[in-house]
Amino acid sequence: MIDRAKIYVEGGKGGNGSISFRKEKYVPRGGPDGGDGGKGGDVIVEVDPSLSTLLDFQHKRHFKAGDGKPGSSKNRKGKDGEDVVVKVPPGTVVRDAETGKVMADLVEPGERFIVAKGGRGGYGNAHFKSPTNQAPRIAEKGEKGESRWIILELKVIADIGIIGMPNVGKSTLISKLSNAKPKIADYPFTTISPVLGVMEIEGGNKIVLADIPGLIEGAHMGKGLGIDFLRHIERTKLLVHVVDMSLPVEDVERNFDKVMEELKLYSDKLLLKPQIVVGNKRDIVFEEGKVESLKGLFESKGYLFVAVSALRGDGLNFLRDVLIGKVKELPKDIPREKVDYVPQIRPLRVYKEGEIFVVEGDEVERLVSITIFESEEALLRFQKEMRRIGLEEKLKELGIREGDTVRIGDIEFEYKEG
Ligand SMILES: Nc1nc2c(ncn2[C@@H]2O[C@H](COP(=O)(O)OP(=O)(O)OP(=O)(O)O)[C@@H](O)[C@H]2O)c(=O)[nH]1
Ligand SMILES: [Mg+2]
Repeated sequence: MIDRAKIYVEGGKGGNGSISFRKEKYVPRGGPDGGDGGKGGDVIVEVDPSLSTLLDFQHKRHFKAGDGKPGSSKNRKGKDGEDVVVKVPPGTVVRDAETGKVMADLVEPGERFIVAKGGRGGYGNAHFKSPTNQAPRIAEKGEKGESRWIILELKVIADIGIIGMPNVGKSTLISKLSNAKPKIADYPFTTISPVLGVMEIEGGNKIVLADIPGLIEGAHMGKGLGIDFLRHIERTKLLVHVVDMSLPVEDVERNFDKVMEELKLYSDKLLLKPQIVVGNKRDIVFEEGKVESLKGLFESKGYLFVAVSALRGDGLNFLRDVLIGKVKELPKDIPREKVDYVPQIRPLRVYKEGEIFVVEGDEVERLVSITIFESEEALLRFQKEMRRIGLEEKLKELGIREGDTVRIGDIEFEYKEG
């Protein structure tokens, strides 16, 4: 499927902080001058109006931003990692794959959203200088970048959605009303993904039309080409429902009702959208009075009815004027998905696994990942932080004793009373 994609995004790791001391003549160890590591790059999703599908993601599914460079002596900060920009078409909804919650709905050209933040660069030892510690031998490692699977889902943004049963002439119609060049053929389901077309109107304005693949009974349940296409209708302002007038009148009506039923089963909201009915293939309607009776039928249902021949062009100028008039009446703003994603922070949790005390939680794991345990000063700072977040207490509650093993992330420690 090309209008939905699942991709993995990972921010760059922050660069490590540096431990360094100024080299001064006759001074064995000058002041600390180890610079901070650079920040890891972000992965950013950005709207590119020249795109209209998520096709690119069929082949590329992993996006990782660049790592930050380490800091160095003379207070030199490491270079920040390169961002990675993932281009998507307008109308792309970004979801967290794990929870399905909406992180962003990107509509305007150039609109962007950070889907995976790069890690912070570690502090160099210059950062730890204090009145009581003039020569700190401590620095931090860079933080890991955020990572997650996300789902990109295209909900096209068009003023008008052209809907109807397969083979009624929807693609032919959009090809005559706009610059779109869809595939047209005499068999059902020729169109397999939405096609956008732009209709230029006076004053430099334009109306965007979307040719929606043919709907059949059960589309809302994923039958045929399925429900995926119904979501493209959600953001259109006006529906143009095309019917094939060359079929017997009862079939025209039954087909119309089937499409309406599908819309309703997908969402009641779709039925509330303003809709006009276009009777197509007028050129091959030979029965006397048939066009008029179809017009009467749809008008009695409350719809404006326009008869055309998309193939030959009859009635299209009139239809164009009707569409322009209707779209002008409708509100300009584009409905957006509500953002309901909230970042989950895993709280501190301690439990026993056999003889081992296992510690979990985002903050504690972050502290482990940035600490350079070989340095005694760093170790002292780490122990202080552990007391601050309440780990010491929790371990004691579970009955920890000197010499027991504590595992945090992938590192094991021997517990010392402190
Ligand atoms: N005679 C006649 N044939 C038409 C007219 N409009 C379309 N057709 C023909 O009907 C067939 C289907 O046209 P399409 O435009 O592909 O129909 P569609 O509704 O997009 O079909 P799907 O994409 O399969 O849902 C083609 O053979 C067209 O040439 C018309 O006004 N008159
Ligand atoms: Mg088509």
